[in-house]
Amino acid sequence: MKVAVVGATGMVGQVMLKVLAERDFPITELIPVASERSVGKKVTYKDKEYTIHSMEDAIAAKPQIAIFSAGGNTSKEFAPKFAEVGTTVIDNSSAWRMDPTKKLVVPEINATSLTKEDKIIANPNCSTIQMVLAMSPLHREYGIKRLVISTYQSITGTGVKAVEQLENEYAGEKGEMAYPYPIHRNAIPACDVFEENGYTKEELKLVNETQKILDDRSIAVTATAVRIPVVGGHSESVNVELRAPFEEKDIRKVLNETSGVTVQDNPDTNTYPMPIYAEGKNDVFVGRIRRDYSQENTVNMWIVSDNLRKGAATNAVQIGEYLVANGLV
Ligand code: A2P
Ligand code: 11C
Repeated sequence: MKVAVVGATGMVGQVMLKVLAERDFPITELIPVASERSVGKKVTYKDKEYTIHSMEDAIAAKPQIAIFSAGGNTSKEFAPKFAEVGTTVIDNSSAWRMDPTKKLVVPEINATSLTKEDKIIANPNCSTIQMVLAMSPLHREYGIKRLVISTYQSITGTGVKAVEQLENEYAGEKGEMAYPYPIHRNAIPACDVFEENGYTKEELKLVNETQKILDDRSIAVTATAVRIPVVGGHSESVNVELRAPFEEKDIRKVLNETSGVTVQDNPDTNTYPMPIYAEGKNDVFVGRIRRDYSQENTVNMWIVSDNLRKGAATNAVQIGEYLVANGLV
């Protein structure tokens, strides 16, 4: 496979190269792409250096697959140009996710819907992916009526600038700000920009993308997304109201049997998921599973995953693996 990685120098792009190498994706020619200012620089893949190409050169090379992590505007402009030359684009941005003509894919849930005709495939938002991976089997078994989500999101979701802001603040140095406030020793209840209805875009992604991936508009979802000074992964407190009665042990069993989910849940041994332990892993970790006694058929849980991996790079590479395994590229 000739594979272009667009945004190869970025926070997600760098993890993308690592995940492609780890999973031994069948690459015969790698074409790393970044902005004009990076053309000619090098990135490393499997201990070898590769020169960064321009977007135009990458399109002219007609790769079979292009994995995009270079922001929404770049995807909007260039994904169709790759598609025109026959490339299948797997796009990490929010540009195409809610387009009714594009599929929004978490491979364990809905990859079987993909066909050769899908030339632009959307990768969901990080906080959505980790949540729906745990919700999908519960929806299948019991039906989900309503989700109340509070997120505790890693600064790596914002990009390199945010990591630099935290490092500068930690060292007591001045520098460029990714957020309008300090993030060191703080919690900022605003991820991405505000919409007119008072919710942030990140919160609305959790609503809209969840309904699209689980293919059920009747699921009620409400969310508060918060940025905290953490790297390693996003954490989410999720209150799940089911349509049918459940036993706690059965919820654990269903989650334990779900591919890509690891249950870490034992109050006796202080076992629960945490972002510093999720970092660098591809799984979604679920713990603190307990009945919500304030409401019928409702369960609380805590979901943690490396937002740069299953929330971005790993999910995109898994889509690529599905395409290759099923002869769709
Ligand atoms: P560059 O390093 O040249 O700026 P992050 O989200 O971590 O900030 O990374 C964004 C990624 O998207 C980087 O690899 C960046 O490249 C790349 N990028 C930004 N704008 C463009 C563009 N117009 N064309 C191609 N790549 C872009
Ligand atoms: C965050 N979820 O942590 C974002 C990062 O829509 O793909 C990814 C933004 C997106 O802020």
